[in-house]
Amino acid sequence: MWARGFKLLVFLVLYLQGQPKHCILGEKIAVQTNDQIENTPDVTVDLLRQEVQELSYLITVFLAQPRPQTTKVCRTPYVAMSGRCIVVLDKITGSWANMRKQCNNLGGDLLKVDDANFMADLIQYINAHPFNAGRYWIGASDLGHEGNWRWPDGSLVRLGTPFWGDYGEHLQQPDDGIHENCVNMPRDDRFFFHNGPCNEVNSGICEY
Ligand SMILES: [Ca+2]
Ligand SMILES: [Ca+2]
Repeated sequence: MWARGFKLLVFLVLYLQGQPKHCILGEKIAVQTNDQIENTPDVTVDLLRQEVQELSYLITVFLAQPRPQTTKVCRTPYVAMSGRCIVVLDKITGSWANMRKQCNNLGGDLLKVDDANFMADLIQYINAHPFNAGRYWIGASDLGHEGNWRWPDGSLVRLGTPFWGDYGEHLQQPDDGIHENCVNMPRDDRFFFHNGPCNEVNSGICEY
């Protein structure tokens, strides 16, 4: 289809330029001069019209086809996961602020987990790899605005199910007020969100 489209485009360009030209539209026209162009026979116009109609149809069919999934490309050390670029810093540990700085040094920030399907994919990804850390810092915190949980981009953190864990207790996280202002995903509660002291030493997950 594109070869024919290219032929038609070449023909139209040459036609508009009005220069002596080699026309590659089918076999009916080999070489045309300006005079010949001006006296283009009706059969050529009909041929052109037919080509345009056929190309219009082919373009319509082409555009109606489902687009192939494009694979997101992430710069090292980030990997594509659920259409986003993340890196699990499994062997590096630090406070929430230190791990955020680690992410910043990698051109990103601590992870935003604002979608349940993304969270499920993330946990599946962690479990499918030889990561061993007990807890991973993510971007949520209420530092400086107690009880108002925010992601690094300033957006609100959704509370409740399905994001927040409870360690099997009746009270769901977050808890402990001003004593726990940063959020991690602990392995021993199946990576559901828990808030903890920001100076706790954990691994972290970044994204950009
Ligand atoms: Ca708090
Ligand atoms: Ca807590």
